Formats: sequence, C-alpha cells, structure tokens
Amino acid sequence: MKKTLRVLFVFALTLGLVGGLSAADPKIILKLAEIHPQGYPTELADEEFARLVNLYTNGEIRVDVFPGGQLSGDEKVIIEQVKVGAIHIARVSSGALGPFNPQMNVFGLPFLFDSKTHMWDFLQGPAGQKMMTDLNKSGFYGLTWYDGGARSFYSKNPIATPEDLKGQKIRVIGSPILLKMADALGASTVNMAYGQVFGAIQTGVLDGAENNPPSLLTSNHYQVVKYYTMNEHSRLPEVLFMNLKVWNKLTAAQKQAISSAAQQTVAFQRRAWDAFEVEALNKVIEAGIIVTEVPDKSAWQAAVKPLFDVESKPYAATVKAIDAYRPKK
Ligand code: BDP
Repeated sequence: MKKTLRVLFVFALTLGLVGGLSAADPKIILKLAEIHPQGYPTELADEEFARLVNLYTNGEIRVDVFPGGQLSGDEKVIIEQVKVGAIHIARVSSGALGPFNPQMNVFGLPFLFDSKTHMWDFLQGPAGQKMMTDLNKSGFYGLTWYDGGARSFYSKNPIATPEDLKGQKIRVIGSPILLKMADALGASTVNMAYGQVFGAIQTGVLDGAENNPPSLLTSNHYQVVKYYTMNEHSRLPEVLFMNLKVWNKLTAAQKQAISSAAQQTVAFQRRAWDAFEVEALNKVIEAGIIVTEVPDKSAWQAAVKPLFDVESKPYAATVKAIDAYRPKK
C-alpha cells in the first residue's frame, strides 16, 4: 500500500469507518467515554446526544456510549485517549480538563459562583462560549457544558467547620486549585482516580473526599463515610468534547448535526440533573449519612480568601467576566 493510502486506511480504522451498504449503516462510529454509570444525568445526556446524532445524520454517524468507566475509571486517562484519538468523544469534569487546557482551572477557584443560575448565565454568555471554543488550543473540540452541581466535603469524621479538615486524608479531584485549597484548609490531600476512591476510603487510606450528591451516591462513597457537609466550595461544570482531528475530518453537514445534537441535550441534562440532585441527597440521608447544610458560608469563604486572591490572578479576565454575571445582592 502506498504511504498516503496506508495513512488514510489507518485513519479510517481509528474513526471506525465501516463503509455503509445501506442508508441505515453508519459510515462513522464514534466512541464516547463516560465515567458515571447508566442512569446518571450526564450519562443520560450522552445517550440522548447519541440518539440525536444518529437521527440528524440519517444513521450516517453512530455514537457508542461506554458508561461506568468501561474505557477507564480515571478521567485523566480518558482525556489523554481523546487527545490521541483512541477515544473520540468524552464527558468529563472541567476539573479534570484543567491540566490539559489551563483556562479550565478557573473553575477550581473556591466560591467562584454564587449559584447554579450564576454559573449558567456565565457559561451561556460569550466568555463561557469562548472557553468552549478555546478547547481547540489543546487538540479538542468543545461540544457543550453540562451541570455538575456543587462539590462539598464528606468524611468518616465530622467536618462542622473548615478547621475540622485539618489532618484528614481527603481525595480531591485533580484540579490544581482545588488541591491547593484543600491543602490550605489543612487536609492531607490525595489526588487519585475517581474509580479508586471507594476502596481507598474503605481500607482507611482516605478519610473522605469531595463531590456533589449524585456522585456521592452512585460512587457508593456514601456507604463508607458518615458526614456530608454541604459547604459547596466549587461548581465544576461538566464538559462534552471530542478529538479535534476527528472533528476536522467531518463534513459541514455532519458538524452541524453533531453541534445541534449537543446543544439540544443541555436542557435535557439540566432537568435530569436537578431532579437527581434532590433524589441523591434524600437517598444518602435515608442511608444514614449525616448531612449538614451550610447556609452561611462566610467561615469557609474567609478561610480560602487568601488562596483565592493569589490563585485567581492568572484568570483575572475570566473572573471579571464571571463577576459581571453575579446577581446583585
Ligand atoms: C464527578 C464528575 C466526574 C469526575 C468526578 C471526580 O462528574 O466527571 O470524574 O466527579 O471527582 O462529579 O473525579
């Protein structure tokens, strides 16, 4: 085989091109990685995205969703695989994307958003959309944001105040600023793949971790911790994105179909998220977790203010854009 032909052939294989015989046979099969199990709000959105892509391309493109960390239980590995094109599409946390696309680190800043509405107003505005486009600087094509709620600490030991974190061994998502934040609060932080946290808490390697109620439930971490303190230190939006080279090879019509499909899943995902957030919290309470709400977050905010001031500097323009959407008090 001539070199160019061979290159084309290999590319066709990576893309999963399977020469369609009829209109119903997909010409392109794209693998989508999802760490969460079936039925989790982002997973439901992935499935809906796959259904719409199939519909809008008349069966020309098929998206196969691999949920439950089947392709990897570590989002860092998933992102690396998307980068090289071995996985075509993934849904991950912006926290995990930061080390690959530094602008995403901004979301690790504690108490950056006042509320869910504040976050969405920013994400859907021009600066939030530009962040999506700027994923291409890292070899990715950004498809859409999804909701990932707010993250809070949970542990085997009580966390009534920020001081209670001192000395506790806490797994923090691999977002550099979040890791520094937990360090600044005195926790002994561990950056570990999501899929390994349950075992680590169970065997005492960790005391706890931090996450939103849906993840606390579906990861089963609630079975091995006792206290969930809803300090809501960060909102890390979820991201649906794909390999840029794979995107660039698509026809204009295929790109349009994929973009529309992604856009249309946003309202769907947000509804599923809102419902599951409540359901998950109720389930962990029923299971005996002591949930403490923190309506006044000022002690937590004060404890991380020096860190915020230093760490926000490289992201000043984005923080300013986010501030512009802050609801007036
Ligand atoms: C969950 C995110 C997931 C992350 C996980 C984590 O949905 O993408 O992998 O947190 O903490 O909330 O690693």
